[in-house]
Amino acid sequence: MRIDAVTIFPEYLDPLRHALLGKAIEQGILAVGVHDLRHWATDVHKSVDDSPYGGGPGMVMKPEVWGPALDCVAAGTVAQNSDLQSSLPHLDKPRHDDVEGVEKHSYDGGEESDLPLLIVPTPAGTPFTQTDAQAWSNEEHIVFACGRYEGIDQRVIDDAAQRYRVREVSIGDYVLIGGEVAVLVITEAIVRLIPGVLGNRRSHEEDSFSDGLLEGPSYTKPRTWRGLDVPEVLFSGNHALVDQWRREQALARTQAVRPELLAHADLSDADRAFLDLHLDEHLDEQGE
Ligand code: 6GU
Repeated sequence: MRIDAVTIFPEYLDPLRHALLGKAIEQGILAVGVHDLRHWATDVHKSVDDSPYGGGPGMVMKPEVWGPALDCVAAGTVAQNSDLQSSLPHLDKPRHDDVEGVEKHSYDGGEESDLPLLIVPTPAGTPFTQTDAQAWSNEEHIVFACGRYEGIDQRVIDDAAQRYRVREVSIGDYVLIGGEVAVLVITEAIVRLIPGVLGNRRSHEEDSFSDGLLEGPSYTKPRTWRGLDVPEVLFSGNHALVDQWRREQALARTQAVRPELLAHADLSDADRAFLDLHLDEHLDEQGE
């Protein structure tokens, strides 16, 4: 996979070189280019924004700068080499999430296309989800356009939509200063799903959201810590019992924290019976 990002703050995207993403770059699974939008500015001041038509606060990013920038990056014809190098040699270091003999597999749902996928992070976009991350983990080439200030002139997005596949996405219901942090978030969610990056297949099939539920709690040694005990069932050696307990913890946490997720979760009759019982107990505790 190749990922390019266009931004006025290239150093803000430096974390893409580290840890798991740096490892993917070293392994040749991932190439990342970060490009300074000002490279495509045409005036002496290298300006990339201007005041909004119709008045109002803030500045809007200029179409004559963004248009050529996206054309160039999407076509892979950038003059200067702006590919990131991994920050650290990782290849000789085994990681906790490397598991021998785990088969590589990719997710369904990628839209087969030669056109790059252009992702425009914006609080006005559709919510970014794990389903998007899975679909986009099959892409050949993703280009991110990071807007700042009051956004990018809408014609840049409308024009790009005629040539690329464009997605305007939000990472949550709050406002950030610009799209850079959203690029870090979305890239990490996508790249960890590329076969061979995380190594351990089970570790993402049990992720929160993969089955529509939040993950329950995890424990390691010591068995007692600051007077708190690890739940007894985890020492039973009974895998079926442990699996059932984990499922119930996931159901209970989802019901308590994100009950709206249950409507779309894949639930068995046993799950539903547990939730009914758990809800009753919950209400009893509240004296209702
Ligand atoms: Cl993707 N961008 C910005 N600027 N703010 C956001 C966002 C994205 N998602 C939530 N808030």
